[in-house]
Amino acid sequence: MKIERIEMREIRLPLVAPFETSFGVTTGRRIILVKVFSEGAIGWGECTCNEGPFYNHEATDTAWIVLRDFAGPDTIGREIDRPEEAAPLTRRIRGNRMARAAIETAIWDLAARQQGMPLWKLLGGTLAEIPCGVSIGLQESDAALLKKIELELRDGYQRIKLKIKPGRDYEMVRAVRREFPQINLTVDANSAYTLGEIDLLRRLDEFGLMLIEQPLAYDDIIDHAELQRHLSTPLCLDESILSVDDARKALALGACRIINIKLGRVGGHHEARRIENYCRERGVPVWSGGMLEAGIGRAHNIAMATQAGFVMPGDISASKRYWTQDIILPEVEVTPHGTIRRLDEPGIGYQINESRLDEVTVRRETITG
Ligand code: OSB
Ligand code: MG
Repeated sequence: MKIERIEMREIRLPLVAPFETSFGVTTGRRIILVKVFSEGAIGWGECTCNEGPFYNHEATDTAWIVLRDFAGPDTIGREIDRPEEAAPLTRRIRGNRMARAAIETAIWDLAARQQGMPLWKLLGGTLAEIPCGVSIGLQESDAALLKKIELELRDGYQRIKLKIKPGRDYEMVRAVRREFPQINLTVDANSAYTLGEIDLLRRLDEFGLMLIEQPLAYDDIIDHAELQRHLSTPLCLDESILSVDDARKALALGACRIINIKLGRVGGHHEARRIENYCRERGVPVWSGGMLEAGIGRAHNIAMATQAGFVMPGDISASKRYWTQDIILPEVEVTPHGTIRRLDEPGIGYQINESRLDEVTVRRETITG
């Protein structure tokens, strides 16, 4: 297959509720979508970066330029036989994995559609239903947080993840544990702590958390290894793991016992699968992270999470938790027992809601090489 053309568009989607993490508040998303064209077939991808360079170094406007001026031109006109060959097309670009993954994942969708096969199957997925959790942003008060958790549990979600930051940690988690002694509970600091706060982080051990996600610096594995030696709760790395090599080094050092795989952060389906394989062979649990994706990114996450190594509930939840109306049909729904069922249509399996998509599109550009 040879990619002849790539259409880019930016959509703006307001979130149904603000999402607050240790690095800031998001009220609405500015998302880049790409559509790749080859021999009459198409594929869709979503760039998962945030609006500002606060989770990692990428941001909507920088990703637009990387896609338009570098990743797009490096992809167009090149002949590949298999979707595994898509990621290497943009290999000379350093970093910027979320921008590159938008094209890489679109090529996987295209390849699956060309073969009339669901993407989950092309990736080697096996799970018919994937277990789901929710990521709950920082709330105005503990009372508001407890109320929110109760509603999510009522919807069936199998695991609750709380965002934490200094000053909103020990006592907040204690309040949640007191109210919900049995639930699967995790916390995510998005790099808000340092080793200087090791005593506070150790006290979180008393809450029986499934894991603590990325407490220390976004690019660190050394200090995390030191911290893990002092904690009984497993550490899970998110921001620090960009590749299977990073996963290998982090595990070798003992920097974590669990890995959060995000398609964009690692550069797409091929690298995500390599990490899943590496971890599965070693009995290390992985789960799918989320980046407040719209339907296309969410559909790619669902396909990814059907692979057997994704044994822990992911941050993949129903469309209605994020949007008044998603850009795909059907919208993503969660079963009463907190799972999402994979679809058997070709490619990502969901249809694009074209009228909704056009309604939220604010700019477009076509790359022809
Ligand atoms: O660290 O997992 C994270 C959202 C934006 C940036 C980083 C993260 C998150 C989430 C949201 O936790 C997960 C979701 O999509 O619901
Ligand atoms: Mg995280």
